Amino acid sequence: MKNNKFPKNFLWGGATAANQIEGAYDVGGKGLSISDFAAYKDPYAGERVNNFTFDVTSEELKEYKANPEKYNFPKRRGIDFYHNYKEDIKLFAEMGFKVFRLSISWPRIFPTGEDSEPNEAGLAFYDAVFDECAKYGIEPLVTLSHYEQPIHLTEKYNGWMSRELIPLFEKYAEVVFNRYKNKVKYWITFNEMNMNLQSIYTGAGVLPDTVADNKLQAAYTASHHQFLASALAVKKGKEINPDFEIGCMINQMESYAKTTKPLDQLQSLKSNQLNMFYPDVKVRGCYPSYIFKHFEENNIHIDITEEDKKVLKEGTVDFVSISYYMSHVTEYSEDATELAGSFDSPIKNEYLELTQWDWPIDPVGLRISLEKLYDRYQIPLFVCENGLGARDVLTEDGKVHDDYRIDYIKKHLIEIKNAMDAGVEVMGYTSWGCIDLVSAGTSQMTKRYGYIYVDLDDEGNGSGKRIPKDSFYWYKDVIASDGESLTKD
Ligand code: BGP
Repeated sequence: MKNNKFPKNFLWGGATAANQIEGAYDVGGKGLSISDFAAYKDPYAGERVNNFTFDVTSEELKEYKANPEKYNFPKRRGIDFYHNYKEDIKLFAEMGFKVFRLSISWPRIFPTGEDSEPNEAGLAFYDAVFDECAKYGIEPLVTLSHYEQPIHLTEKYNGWMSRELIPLFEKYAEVVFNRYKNKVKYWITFNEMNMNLQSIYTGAGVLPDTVADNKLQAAYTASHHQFLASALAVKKGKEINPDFEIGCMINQMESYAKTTKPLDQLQSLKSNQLNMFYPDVKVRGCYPSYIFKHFEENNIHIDITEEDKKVLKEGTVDFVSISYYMSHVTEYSEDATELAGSFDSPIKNEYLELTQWDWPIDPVGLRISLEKLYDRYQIPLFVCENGLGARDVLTEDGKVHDDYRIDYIKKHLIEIKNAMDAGVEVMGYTSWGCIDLVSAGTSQMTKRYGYIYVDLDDEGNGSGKRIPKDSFYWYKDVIASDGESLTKD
């Protein structure tokens, strides 16, 4: 039988983001973030339930600010990790976590993003969280920016459309690197930068209606500014603590060609290139040649100065981390849709089943992704998000029998191991939403990913009680056996 024993130093754990768990949106001096304006919109209103309802227009923002009481803002509540972090981290420790991925909320540290001094209460909160992790020997893996930059920067600069954000982010990074230099070793600068191509508000705090005439131009402009901010942060981080390991992160989706027709194959190559554009820049420290053709074809002009080129070269990353949920199918046409980072695959893959949110389930696609990324970069990889969003049912005796989640995670872990057996270096695995949290895309609480059930609904009703699901005990066994229990049955 195949041996599924992972290396002893494999970083097993779970992943979250501040805007989806913390709550306490106006406590301890925190400023408002872009996510605090992600009002709940009925995700079932369209034809499909995977509608990304996060985008906020200028009009909506004005309305939400004027009449907040009329709307439901689930990300303001999260799961109240802010007040429950001790209990939550204790449960992670009980599962045997070696690593816990979380993000720092930028406006908890700099409420407007432009404050001259950081907010001490915000810094103290993360000190307490990291100390709690340390108590159990859990390494934090910290994302600096996960869809939660200060809303003030959107209102004043239209988010990352402006270069002004670069020094502001650099300052924020410097403050947290200095503060936590002895508590945190693993860092990610930006979550899923390729999300800018899909939801520019989510990824870059840009109001989409203001850039409607050339969305791609806007997405790549904002991305360029984030590349620079990220590279400057990496450089600064390494000066502050040379032992830091700082990575980049993309939403990885392998694009398969629909047929063996060479033009379909070419289309799949192009789609995959556009996705890998992000790690290409961050790992190699320069723009890849193929992107300039893409810019030309789409009338995109990016101002890349000589100084920018130097900055990118000096701030390359140590590892590539990915979120992985699904694969795509693509086919050639004159105006083939841009698939990079997209959650919406227009062509069905007849070999794959869908989740309740219509996301194709493809564990082998994860192996393919890992092998390709490693071939391309030859630096360590980290699977920092993967998981199944499902409608869980709490039984009368207070249990959640989520065998479907166990099946999903198990198959993905086995494919990670297969990739590792083929020589790929994978540092760790943090499954997404290790504790139920608010969905990024739909702001639902009822799209659950966790090993731990949280008794809250989309409107925020419920006790907030934490209840380990069946998958909790299963994952605990997986970690305790270094993966060997994956082949138990
Ligand atoms: C990733 C994000 C996470 C997350 C996950 C699942 O793109 O980095 O923040 O939530 O996707 O998506 P959703 O919450 O929409 O189901």
